[in-house]
Amino acid sequence: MAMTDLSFGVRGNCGMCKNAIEKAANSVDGLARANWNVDKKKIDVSFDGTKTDAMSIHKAIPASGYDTENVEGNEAYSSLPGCCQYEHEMMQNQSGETN
Ligand SMILES: [Cu+2]
Repeated sequence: MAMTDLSFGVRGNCGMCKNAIEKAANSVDGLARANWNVDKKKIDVSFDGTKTDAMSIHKAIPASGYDTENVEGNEAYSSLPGCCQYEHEMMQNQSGETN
């Protein structure tokens, strides 16, 4: 069985983020391996290309509250622990507006 390897950016801050991001990726059918690096803000995944594709993984991760480099903006983010929302709060402060 041929595995496809892929690496892409996912926003997150801490070990709790790492667990949630990897769990979300692993929930995709056909996913063989997921490893998110907190320093690089990148996830490495291996998956069975006959069962899933890159876009399905990009969509599965934001469903848990974490944005990827291709998919962002989701309801789940606001229910994450405060430590995990740091980067979004910074963006709001820079704009000087509240939602
Ligand atoms: Cu976190």
